[in-house]
Amino acid sequence: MSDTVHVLNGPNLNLLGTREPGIYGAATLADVEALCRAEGAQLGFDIVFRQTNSEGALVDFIQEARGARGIVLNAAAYTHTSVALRDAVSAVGVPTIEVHLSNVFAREAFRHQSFLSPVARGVICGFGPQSYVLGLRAIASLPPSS
Ligand code: CA2
Repeated sequence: MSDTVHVLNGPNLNLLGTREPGIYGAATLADVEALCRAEGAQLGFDIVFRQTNSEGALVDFIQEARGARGIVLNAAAYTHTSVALRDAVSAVGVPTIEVHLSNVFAREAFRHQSFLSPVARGVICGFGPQSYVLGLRAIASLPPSS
């Protein structure tokens, strides 16, 4: 079984730590990547960490994760809008943990809907960058190919 886990990030997450620290905290995306690499090393995972502002590129990233041990996916705003991402997660056959920095259920109603949750293996939100760490641990806890 592959030990590679893809950590995929959607639109505007490249701005982390530079705007809206009240909602998203002070950590930058580079800080989140470092956290994921440190946790990945503990868990024996090779981490592929990517970000894009483009929906189609995110579809490509998900498809490129075929055969991986898992995907930790923060699709950001596309979570709430994208049938294409849902279809990609469903098609790739890799256990996918949907993660969010913020507690989306404590925010606007439009953030309560996710096109991804029904096809994700699980969902973690509200723990800031630790949501990603918990996502990696969730993948480590899964039996092979579940
Ligand atoms: O809480 C999360 O992780 C979100 O996925 C973040 C998305 C939001 O649309 C989701 O509802 C919840 C937004 C990411 C944008 O990140 C920014 C970071 C700094 C400044 C502005 C936006």
